[in-house]
Amino acid sequence: MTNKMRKLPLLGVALALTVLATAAIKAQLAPSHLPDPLYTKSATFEDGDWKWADSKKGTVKGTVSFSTRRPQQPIVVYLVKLGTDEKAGEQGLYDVPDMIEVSQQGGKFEPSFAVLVRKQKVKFLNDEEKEISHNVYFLGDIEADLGIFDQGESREHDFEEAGEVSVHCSIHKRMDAKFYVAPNPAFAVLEADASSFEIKDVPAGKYKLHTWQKQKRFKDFETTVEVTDAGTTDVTVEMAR
Ligand SMILES: [Cu+2]
Repeated sequence: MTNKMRKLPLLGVALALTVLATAAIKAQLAPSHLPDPLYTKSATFEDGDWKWADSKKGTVKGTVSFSTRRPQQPIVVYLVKLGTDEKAGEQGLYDVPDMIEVSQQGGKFEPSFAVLVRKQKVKFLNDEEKEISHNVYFLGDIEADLGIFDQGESREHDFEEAGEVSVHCSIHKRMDAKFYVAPNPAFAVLEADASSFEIKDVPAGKYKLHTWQKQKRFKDFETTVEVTDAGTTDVTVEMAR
Protein backbone atom coordinates (compact mmCIF):
# COMPACT_ATOMS: atom_id res chain seq x y z
CA MET A 1 0.00 0.00 0.00
CA THR A 2 1.36 3.42 -0.89
CA ASN A 3 1.45 6.29 1.51
CA LYS A 4 -1.24 8.03 -0.50
CA MET A 5 -3.66 5.10 -0.21
CA ARG A 6 -3.18 4.86 3.55
CA LYS A 7 -4.16 8.49 3.90
CA LEU A 8 -7.39 8.09 1.97
CA PRO A 9 -9.60 6.65 4.77
CA LEU A 10 -8.33 9.38 7.09
CA LEU A 11 -9.27 11.97 4.51
CA GLY A 12 -12.76 10.46 4.37
CA VAL A 13 -13.14 10.69 8.16
CA ALA A 14 -11.92 14.28 8.14
CA LEU A 15 -14.38 15.13 5.37
CA ALA A 16 -17.27 13.49 7.23
CA LEU A 17 -16.36 15.40 10.42
CA THR A 18 -16.24 18.68 8.50
CA VAL A 19 -19.70 18.01 7.03
CA LEU A 20 -21.06 17.19 10.50
CA ALA A 21 -19.47 20.27 12.07
CA THR A 22 -20.84 22.49 9.31
CA ALA A 23 -24.32 21.03 9.82
CA ALA A 24 -24.06 21.70 13.57
CA ILE A 25 -23.00 25.30 13.00
CA LYS A 26 -25.82 25.77 10.49
CA ALA A 27 -28.33 24.39 12.99
CA GLN A 28 -27.07 26.89 15.56
CA LEU A 29 -27.24 29.79 13.13
CA ALA A 30 -30.67 28.84 11.79
CA PRO A 31 -32.90 31.89 12.11
CA SER A 32 -35.23 31.32 15.03
CA HIS A 33 -38.03 33.63 16.02
CA LEU A 34 -36.90 33.95 19.62
CA PRO A 35 -33.38 34.22 21.00
CA ASP A 36 -32.31 31.45 23.33
CA PRO A 37 -33.57 31.85 26.88
CA LEU A 38 -30.85 33.40 28.98
CA TYR A 39 -32.09 32.43 32.38
CA THR A 40 -34.67 30.21 33.99
CA LYS A 41 -34.93 30.42 37.73
CA SER A 42 -38.03 32.37 38.62
CA ALA A 43 -39.88 31.46 41.79
CA THR A 44 -43.33 31.86 43.22
CA PHE A 45 -43.72 32.79 46.87
CA GLU A 46 -46.68 32.64 49.20
CA ASP A 47 -47.88 36.00 50.47
CA GLY A 48 -49.53 34.79 53.70
CA ASP A 49 -51.49 37.24 55.81
CA TRP A 50 -48.94 39.05 57.95
CA LYS A 51 -48.26 42.66 57.11
CA TRP A 52 -44.92 44.40 56.73
CA ALA A 53 -46.49 47.59 58.05
CA ASP A 54 -47.42 45.93 61.38
CA SER A 55 -44.09 44.17 61.92
CA LYS A 56 -41.23 44.97 64.26
CA LYS A 57 -38.29 45.77 62.05
CA GLY A 58 -34.53 45.71 61.93
CA THR A 59 -31.67 46.39 59.52
CA VAL A 60 -29.31 44.17 57.55
CA LYS A 61 -25.98 45.77 56.83
CA GLY A 62 -23.24 44.22 54.78
CA THR A 63 -19.99 44.43 52.91
CA VAL A 64 -19.23 42.53 49.75
CA SER A 65 -15.82 41.15 48.88
CA PHE A 66 -14.80 39.91 45.45
CA SER A 67 -12.20 37.22 44.76
CA THR A 68 -11.28 38.96 41.51
CA ARG A 69 -12.18 42.11 39.62
CA ARG A 70 -15.94 42.41 39.32
CA PRO A 71 -17.76 43.39 36.12
CA GLN A 72 -18.94 47.01 36.18
CA GLN A 73 -22.50 45.80 36.53
CA PRO A 74 -25.07 45.92 39.32
CA ILE A 75 -25.51 43.19 41.91
CA VAL A 76 -28.74 42.69 43.83
CA VAL A 77 -28.71 41.43 47.42
CA TYR A 78 -32.14 40.22 48.48
CA LEU A 79 -33.75 38.46 51.41
CA VAL A 80 -36.24 35.60 51.36
CA LYS A 81 -38.28 35.17 54.54
CA LEU A 82 -37.99 31.66 55.92
CA GLY A 83 -40.78 29.63 57.46
CA THR A 84 -40.42 27.43 60.54
CA ASP A 85 -39.06 24.58 58.36
CA GLU A 86 -36.12 26.79 57.22
CA LYS A 87 -37.57 26.88 53.71
CA ALA A 88 -38.96 29.95 51.93
CA GLY A 89 -42.05 30.88 53.89
CA GLU A 90 -44.79 33.46 53.56
CA GLN A 91 -43.35 36.74 52.33
CA GLY A 92 -46.08 38.86 53.89
CA LEU A 93 -48.17 41.71 52.56
CA TYR A 94 -46.37 44.92 51.64
CA ASP A 95 -47.12 48.11 49.81
CA VAL A 96 -46.23 47.42 46.20
CA PRO A 97 -44.13 50.23 44.71
CA ASP A 98 -45.62 52.37 41.96
CA MET A 99 -45.72 51.13 38.40
CA ILE A 100 -42.64 51.96 36.37
CA GLU A 101 -42.82 53.18 32.79
CA VAL A 102 -40.44 51.95 30.14
CA SER A 103 -39.95 54.04 27.01
CA GLN A 104 -39.33 52.47 23.61
CA GLN A 105 -38.36 55.69 21.85
CA GLY A 106 -35.64 55.37 19.24
CA GLY A 107 -35.88 51.59 19.37
CA LYS A 108 -34.46 51.36 22.88
CA PHE A 109 -35.95 50.23 26.17
CA GLU A 110 -35.35 52.99 28.71
CA PRO A 111 -34.62 52.15 31.49
CA SER A 112 -32.87 49.07 30.15
CA PHE A 113 -32.32 47.73 33.66
CA ALA A 114 -34.62 47.78 36.68
CA VAL A 115 -35.10 45.95 39.94
CA LEU A 116 -38.77 45.39 40.71
CA VAL A 117 -40.69 43.87 43.59
CA ARG A 118 -43.06 40.97 43.02
CA LYS A 119 -46.54 42.26 42.02
CA GLN A 120 -45.10 45.51 40.69
CA LYS A 121 -46.46 46.67 37.38
CA VAL A 122 -44.49 47.82 34.36
CA LYS A 123 -45.97 49.90 31.56
CA PHE A 124 -44.25 49.73 28.19
CA LEU A 125 -44.90 52.85 26.14
CA ASN A 126 -44.62 53.02 22.40
CA ASP A 127 -43.63 56.68 22.58
CA GLU A 128 -41.98 56.80 19.17
CA GLU A 129 -42.23 60.08 17.29
CA LYS A 130 -42.65 58.24 14.00
CA GLU A 131 -45.03 55.45 13.03
CA ILE A 132 -42.99 52.57 14.34
CA SER A 133 -44.50 49.46 15.92
CA HIS A 134 -42.88 47.61 18.76
CA ASN A 135 -43.39 44.33 20.54
CA VAL A 136 -42.50 43.22 24.05
CA TYR A 137 -41.85 39.68 25.10
CA PHE A 138 -40.07 38.11 28.05
CA LEU A 139 -37.81 35.12 28.22
CA GLY A 140 -36.87 33.03 31.20
CA ASP A 141 -39.37 31.33 33.46
CA ILE A 142 -41.24 34.60 33.42
CA GLU A 143 -42.43 34.29 29.85
CA ALA A 144 -45.05 36.42 28.18
CA ASP A 145 -45.70 38.11 24.88
CA LEU A 146 -47.47 41.45 25.13
CA GLY A 147 -48.09 41.57 21.38
CA ILE A 148 -47.25 44.19 18.79
CA PHE A 149 -48.43 47.72 19.46
CA ASP A 150 -48.37 50.91 17.43
CA GLN A 151 -47.05 54.37 18.09
CA GLY A 152 -49.02 55.98 20.93
CA GLU A 153 -50.14 52.66 22.45
CA SER A 154 -48.87 50.94 25.58
CA ARG A 155 -48.96 47.56 27.31
CA GLU A 156 -48.84 46.72 31.02
CA HIS A 157 -47.62 43.66 32.83
CA ASP A 158 -47.77 42.54 36.49
CA PHE A 159 -44.74 40.62 37.62
CA GLU A 160 -46.18 37.99 39.94
CA GLU A 161 -43.07 35.83 40.20
CA ALA A 162 -39.56 36.57 41.33
CA GLY A 163 -36.53 36.13 39.12
CA GLU A 164 -34.69 37.44 36.13
CA VAL A 165 -36.56 38.76 33.14
CA SER A 166 -34.99 39.27 29.72
CA VAL A 167 -37.05 41.76 27.76
CA HIS A 168 -37.04 41.74 23.96
CA CYS A 169 -38.82 43.10 20.90
CA SER A 170 -39.56 40.63 18.09
CA ILE A 171 -39.33 43.39 15.47
CA HIS A 172 -36.06 44.97 16.53
CA LYS A 173 -33.51 42.37 17.46
CA ARG A 174 -31.20 44.81 19.18
CA MET A 175 -33.84 46.05 21.62
CA ASP A 176 -33.37 44.43 24.97
CA ALA A 177 -33.60 45.10 28.67
CA LYS A 178 -33.12 43.17 31.85
CA PHE A 179 -35.21 43.24 35.01
CA TYR A 180 -34.79 41.49 38.28
CA VAL A 181 -37.96 40.87 40.28
CA ALA A 182 -37.24 40.60 44.02
CA PRO A 183 -39.49 38.36 46.15
CA ASN A 184 -40.29 41.18 48.60
CA PRO A 185 -39.13 44.76 49.36
CA ALA A 186 -36.06 43.65 51.37
CA PHE A 187 -33.34 44.09 48.80
CA ALA A 188 -30.43 46.39 47.93
CA VAL A 189 -28.97 47.20 44.55
CA LEU A 190 -25.20 47.59 44.52
CA GLU A 191 -24.14 49.75 41.63
CA ALA A 192 -21.04 48.86 39.64
CA ASP A 193 -18.58 50.37 42.11
CA ALA A 194 -20.37 49.71 45.41
CA SER A 195 -19.19 47.14 47.93
CA SER A 196 -21.49 47.75 50.86
CA PHE A 197 -25.22 47.80 51.38
CA GLU A 198 -27.93 48.41 53.92
CA ILE A 199 -31.45 47.01 53.89
CA LYS A 200 -33.70 48.88 56.29
CA ASP A 201 -37.19 48.17 57.64
CA VAL A 202 -36.92 44.40 57.43
CA PRO A 203 -39.58 42.59 59.51
CA ALA A 204 -37.94 40.65 62.36
CA GLY A 205 -37.37 36.98 61.61
CA LYS A 206 -35.16 34.53 59.80
CA TYR A 207 -34.12 35.05 56.19
CA LYS A 208 -31.97 33.57 53.50
CA LEU A 209 -29.82 36.24 51.91
CA HIS A 210 -29.08 35.75 48.21
CA THR A 211 -27.24 37.60 45.46
CA TRP A 212 -28.11 38.10 41.83
CA GLN A 213 -25.63 39.48 39.30
CA LYS A 214 -26.63 41.32 36.17
CA GLN A 215 -23.53 39.92 34.56
CA LYS A 216 -22.70 36.68 36.23
CA ARG A 217 -19.04 36.22 37.02
CA PHE A 218 -19.14 34.75 40.53
CA LYS A 219 -21.02 31.97 42.21
CA ASP A 220 -24.11 33.42 43.82
CA PHE A 221 -23.72 33.73 47.56
CA GLU A 222 -26.24 32.75 50.19
CA THR A 223 -26.36 32.76 53.94
CA THR A 224 -28.94 32.75 56.70
CA VAL A 225 -29.55 35.99 58.60
CA GLU A 226 -31.63 36.73 61.65
CA VAL A 227 -33.28 40.15 61.87
CA THR A 228 -34.23 41.42 65.31
CA ASP A 229 -36.49 44.23 66.46
CA ALA A 230 -34.58 47.53 66.13
CA GLY A 231 -31.35 45.56 65.71
CA THR A 232 -28.69 45.63 63.02
CA THR A 233 -27.40 42.38 61.58
CA ASP A 234 -23.96 42.52 59.96
CA VAL A 235 -23.23 40.27 57.00
CA THR A 236 -20.15 39.64 54.91
CA VAL A 237 -20.97 38.61 51.38
CA GLU A 238 -18.16 36.76 49.62
CA MET A 239 -18.30 36.62 45.86
CA ALA A 240 -15.97 33.90 44.63
CA ARG A 241 -15.65 32.16 41.29
CU1 LIG B 1 -39.15 47.24 18.65
